[in-house]
This record gives sequence, structure tokens and C-alpha cells, in this order.
Amino acid sequence: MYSTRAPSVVAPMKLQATPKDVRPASQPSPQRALEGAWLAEPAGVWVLLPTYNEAANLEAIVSAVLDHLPPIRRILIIDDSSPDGTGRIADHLAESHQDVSVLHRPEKRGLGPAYVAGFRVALEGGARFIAQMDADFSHSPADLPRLLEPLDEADLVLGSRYVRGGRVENWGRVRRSLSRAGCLYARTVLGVGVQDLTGGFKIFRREVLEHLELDSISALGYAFQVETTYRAMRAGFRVIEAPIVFRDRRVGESKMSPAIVAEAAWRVPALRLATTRDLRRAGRLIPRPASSD
Ligand SMILES: Nc1nc2c(ncn2[C@@H]2O[C@H](COP(=O)(O)OP(=O)(O)OP(=O)(O)O)[C@@H](O)[C@H]2O)c(=O)[nH]1
Ligand SMILES: [Mg+2]
Repeated sequence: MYSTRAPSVVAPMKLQATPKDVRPASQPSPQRALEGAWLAEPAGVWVLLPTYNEAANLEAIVSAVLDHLPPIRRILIIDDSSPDGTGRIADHLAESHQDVSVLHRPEKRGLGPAYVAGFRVALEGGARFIAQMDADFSHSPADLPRLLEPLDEADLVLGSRYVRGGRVENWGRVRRSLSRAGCLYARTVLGVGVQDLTGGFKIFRREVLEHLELDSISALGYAFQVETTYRAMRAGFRVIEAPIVFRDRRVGESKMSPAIVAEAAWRVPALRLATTRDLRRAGRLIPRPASSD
């Protein structure tokens, strides 16, 4: 169902980083975890679940995600030492499900860095398709099969709130307007047609992540979502938006902050400038021909 053909534009990059603290089920020591047989197996779909204080959601979301994945799959929980005990729950889940692993990080460093760490582990573990989603039920696990389907034709599938059939439920007017304005701003500044650039429900072919130079991504919040999609597009990967219904988190607290919004505001134009400069240096940006009149 999910073909593994590589897109012709990709120049795969070798990743050096080795995760030190992945703990798959029944592999108690971090070092042994890296030598586990599962690392050598081709794991089809990996779902990355970043968590910070998601104790009330984690067990239910893991169970729902497992219900909607094909047999060759892995869930990687990336927990930044949540004070509410999410990490301990994650360890229990990893002990009782062979397809669940945990990456423990020493402190809260933001969503983007958590995903970058998770991407490395997934690539190292042989993932073919890497999905990312919130652990608070804003993204529905039931949508996973539908988002995996277009990967026959696409390199990156975006769960989109703002294409036909997609929508946001139970957000107030301010939050809605902020999100729409943010997407319009990013789309305009970057000059791309993607409707939902800030969404966090996405599935990458591994070749896209191999190409992205993960070391150079430092964005923390919405800017991180914009950056990975934009860089993939500029590299020539095929991006498809599939409609999703986004619901406000069931329980727990949002980690959204004004700083995250401000970060997106300045990083988006910076991203455009940096990407254009890099393409020009690489001789891949063709200047527009001068007008003849
Ligand atoms: N590991 C890790 N996970 C994080 C961090 N910040 C947020 N998360 C997780 O990332 C996901 C999205 O965070 P949310 O707090 O839901 O932020 P949001 O979706 O932008 O905001 P809401 O729409 O208000 O929920 C959730 O699963 C969080 O637990 C972080 O610094 N580290
Ligand atoms: Mg959320």
C-alpha cells in the first residue's frame, strides 16, 4: 500500500547523531536499547508523540494510535521530563507494548527540538514514514490511515484544517483568527500555495527528513512547522494537504504562548531569505529574465 520509491530530487544525507536514551519495551538500559533487534527491522510507520504534561491524555492516545496503524509500526513518545509524571506513564506503556518506545529528554526545550530529536531516532530505527502529531487529541488518531494513503504520490502529507472538508472545532474567535492570520502571513511571505502551514499533524517520507539538515533547524513552535514544510517544498518534494478536523485539547493545558507567535512572525521572512540565499549559492535559483520592453 505504501510504496517506498525515492523521489528523484533527493540527495540523501547521512545522519550522525545517535540517540542516547531511547527506551523500547523490554530494553531497560539505554545502551542496550540501541542494539535492540527492532532497530534493524524495517519499521514501516513511526508516529512521534511529543509530550509535556500530558499524563491525562497519554495512555488513551497511545492506545488509539495503535488501533489505527498498520502492523509494522512504532510509536515514539518524546517527553521533556514532564513534572506531572508523563514520563513514568510512557515507560509503563513501553513495557507493556512492544511497539512503543520513549525518548526522555532532560528538560523542556520546545516542540521543534523535541521533534528533531524524534526524527533522528526514527531515521536511525529504519522508519519509512514518520508521522508527527499532538498528544492531546487535537489531532485524531482515526485520521492516520487517510493521511497515510496519499504517500503513494506525495513525499509529505499535511493534515490541513483549511482545505475543503477540514475545519477547527471549539476554538474561540480570537484563536481562530490568529491561526488563520498566521497561515495567511506565512503563505504570503513565502509565496507558496499551502493553506495550513502551521499545522502539526504531518507525515513525512524518510527521504524528506534525510534531506532537511535537521541540525540547522532551531525553531521552537509554529515556525518549526512552517520551516519543515517550506524547506521540503523548496527542495522539490511533493506536498499534499488532506483535510482534518482539529479539536481543542480534551484535557490539560496548552503550551502555546505569545513568544511562540512572535517567533513565527520573525522567523518566516528570515526563512525565505535564508532559503533563497542557499539556493542561489548552490546555483539552483534561476534569475528571472529581464523584461524585453
Ligand atoms: N517534548 C515536548 N513536547 C511538547 C513541548 N511543548 C509542547 N509539547 C507537546 O506538543 C504537543 C502540542 O502542544 P500543545 O500544548 O497542545 O500546543 P498547541 O497544540 O500549539 O496548543 P493548543 O492548541 O492550545 O493545544 C502536545 O502533545 C504537547 O504536550 C515541549 O517543549 N517538549
Ligand atoms: Mg494542542
